[in-house]
Amino acid sequence: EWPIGDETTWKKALKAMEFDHEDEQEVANTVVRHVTTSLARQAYNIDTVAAYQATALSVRDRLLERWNETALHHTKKAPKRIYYFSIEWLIGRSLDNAVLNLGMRNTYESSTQKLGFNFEDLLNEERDAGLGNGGLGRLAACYIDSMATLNIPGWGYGLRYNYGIFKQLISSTGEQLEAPDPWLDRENPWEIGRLDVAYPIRFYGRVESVPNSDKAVWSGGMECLAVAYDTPIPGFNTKNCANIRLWSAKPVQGFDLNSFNAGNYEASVAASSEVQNITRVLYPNDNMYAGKKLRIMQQYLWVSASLQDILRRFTKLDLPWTDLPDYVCIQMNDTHPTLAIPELMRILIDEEELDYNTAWGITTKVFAYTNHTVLPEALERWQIDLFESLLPRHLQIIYRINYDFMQAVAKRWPGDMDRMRRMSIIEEGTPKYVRMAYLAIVGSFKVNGVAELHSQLLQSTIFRDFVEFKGRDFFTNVTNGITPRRWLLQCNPQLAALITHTIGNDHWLTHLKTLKNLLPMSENEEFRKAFTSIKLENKQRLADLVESELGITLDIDSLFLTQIKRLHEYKRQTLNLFGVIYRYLRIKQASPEDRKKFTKHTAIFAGKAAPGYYVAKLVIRLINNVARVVNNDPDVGNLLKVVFIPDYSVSIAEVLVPASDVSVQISTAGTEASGTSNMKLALNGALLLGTVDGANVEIAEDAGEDQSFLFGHLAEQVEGVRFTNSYQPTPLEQRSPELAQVFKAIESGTFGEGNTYESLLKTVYEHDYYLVSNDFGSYLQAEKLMDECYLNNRTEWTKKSILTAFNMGDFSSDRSVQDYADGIWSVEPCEVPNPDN
Ligand code: NBG
Repeated sequence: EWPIGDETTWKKALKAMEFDHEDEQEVANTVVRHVTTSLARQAYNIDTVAAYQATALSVRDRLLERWNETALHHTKKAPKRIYYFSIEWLIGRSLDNAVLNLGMRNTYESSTQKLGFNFEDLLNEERDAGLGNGGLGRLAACYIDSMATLNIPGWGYGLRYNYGIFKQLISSTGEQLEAPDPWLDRENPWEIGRLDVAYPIRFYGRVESVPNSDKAVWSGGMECLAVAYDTPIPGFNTKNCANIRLWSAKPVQGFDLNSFNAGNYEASVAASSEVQNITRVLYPNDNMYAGKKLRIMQQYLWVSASLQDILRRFTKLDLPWTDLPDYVCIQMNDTHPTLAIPELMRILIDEEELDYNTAWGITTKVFAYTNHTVLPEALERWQIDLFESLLPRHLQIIYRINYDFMQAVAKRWPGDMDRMRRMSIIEEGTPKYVRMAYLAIVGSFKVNGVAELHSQLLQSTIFRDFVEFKGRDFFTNVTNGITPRRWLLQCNPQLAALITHTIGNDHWLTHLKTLKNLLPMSENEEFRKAFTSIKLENKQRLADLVESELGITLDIDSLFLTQIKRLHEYKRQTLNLFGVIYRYLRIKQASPEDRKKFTKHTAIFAGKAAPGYYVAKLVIRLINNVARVVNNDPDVGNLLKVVFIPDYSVSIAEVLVPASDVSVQISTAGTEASGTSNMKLALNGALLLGTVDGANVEIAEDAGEDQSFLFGHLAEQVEGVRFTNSYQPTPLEQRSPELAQVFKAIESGTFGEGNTYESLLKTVYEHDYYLVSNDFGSYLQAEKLMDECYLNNRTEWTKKSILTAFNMGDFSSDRSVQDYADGIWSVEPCEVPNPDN
């Protein structure tokens, strides 16, 4: 029982602290000050929500000091800057991360405790900033943390959605329901609205060319404003503070005065809300392009405002435009910001009056493009007529870019019309499309994939023609990474403390490769004991959450197998689930004596399905219904539990990741560009059960072959198997007798009305595009090896877990960002001087 809101506690605490630590006193004072001034409440009369807010505001004060110092220092030094353009920023919560990066976690904890609050409770009051769908958005958040930490002068640019990723509810029938996420309904203490930083944005309108010049005049249409909101991102153990600048759409002052004057007040206000719709909501698709008009409006507003902001900063230096690439580098996180290429051209030609070729020379030295997928359904292509009506001038510029590009192709390969058709930025046909990935390649100086295998596949498949045209060096790889501050220090404080204690300092948090020095500890019994008990505590914490939220009791001695990611056919949650069902059937068939030979499993799933993705939603429904049956079957007991944790988010990941024994990463080979939950789980000691795909390859290589359980067809085999599945199909019984049993159980109604899942099962019965049936046998075998190790040799298991964790040094986002800085951006650190050092 905490004496929350108790007047005497507050007064006593404040008085007592006069004799205590100076920082602690200072923190308490600022918290109290914010309660009375910012929140306008009596200091002792507040609940945990208000206490969280006041605490956050006190942290924000400190961040803003650093933010200002960084801005000042960078203005003075005028270094080359890197701008990371990402349409998604999946930040999660900020309070814990901020106090950790500031090195003030303990001070804040003890100070707020003296005020009568449990710091954990305050942390739990924060809503996630869920401005992203999955890996791509979370990657951006990890990278900005690393840029700040490495003192790289970098800013992120994105959109301030009023509604982030939807809240996932599970109905009584086990189905996903979506509710809005009004994350800004409570004041957001982490943002600074900059109503004075606003830029005009135009849509529609007409274009008139200017005779004897490359210039054109774009006018009319609809104008609105993009207003800036900043989120400061503190580096770890440095005074540098990065910034994420998010844009919000706003009607221009006196919007549609004509309607006002005509007395049509309502119509005019309605039109202004149409503008506000632009940044209303995050598109909830992961790895899936939808082609919606509002989305292209989001993209344009975002890149136009960001470029205007960047160019304004550059013009203050009073340098010629040709120097721009020495001061500005823009990293495009996927093709979403590709409109920035024609937009920079438009600004340089139409507004700054440069000639076309000079503008092109500058533009192509500024941009670099990261590809995050080879899946065809995720590649952006905009319909020409939609594009033309919204952005007529940009389409002209793209036609010109493509014309010059096609000339160059024709010169290299005269008469090769097929090649020209394949490589054209404009896809011919009815309708015609703009291929954004090709525009991104043609307008960039470097293109990279996000894991070794993915970067190889890019070059041998979807971008093959471009490799021939641009040369091998134009394409490169930067394997993804995760920030060890959030994904170890913050989410697994006990393990972090054990590491720091064993090494004697916390240098490893910024030099993750040095964890290698701890590898010999896997042979140290004392250390293994400590490591194991931390894992058990983390499992217990998760078990408590599952018990209280879902009423399912977990056995923490069982193997916790975790698959946490968006629901997608290519990620194959189905393979995992069918494996669970197969295990259930085997347990049911086994004699009581034989049941003792099973390794106890807890299968943990979490993730959202795109609201319009029918098959993915069916998978969620089946998981929940399997869970209902299995968890309540007395024959099964603790041998098998199935849990679907609703509303997966960054903060839920922070509980799941340190509590997992096995990381389930089982995408069809060649489909998952990298994956990043695989890195988070491995860093926290989970063994990899995975396919030879994405970053799994590099993780298994670094962890050591013995530590991982790999299975399944290889990327180069997939196409052949697919062909056979489609054109020389064999019955499921032949492809996998085990899976056929599983399907029979589903169809016969074991998990509720059998025909509910017909269309899901059909995807496997028929083409089985993702090779679920073809990989099922080898999946079961890999599980078997894993089970034997856990059941028979727990010491061996712990050793593998330790070796996995301490071999993950290469997967720090610090390494990734350093790779970008050296290999692509050519930017140097610019550290804010710290008088304390
Ligand atoms: C995703 C990939 C993941 C990868 C993240 C971050 C898209 C388009 N791609 O495998 O599916 O880890 O990007 O690179 O969201």
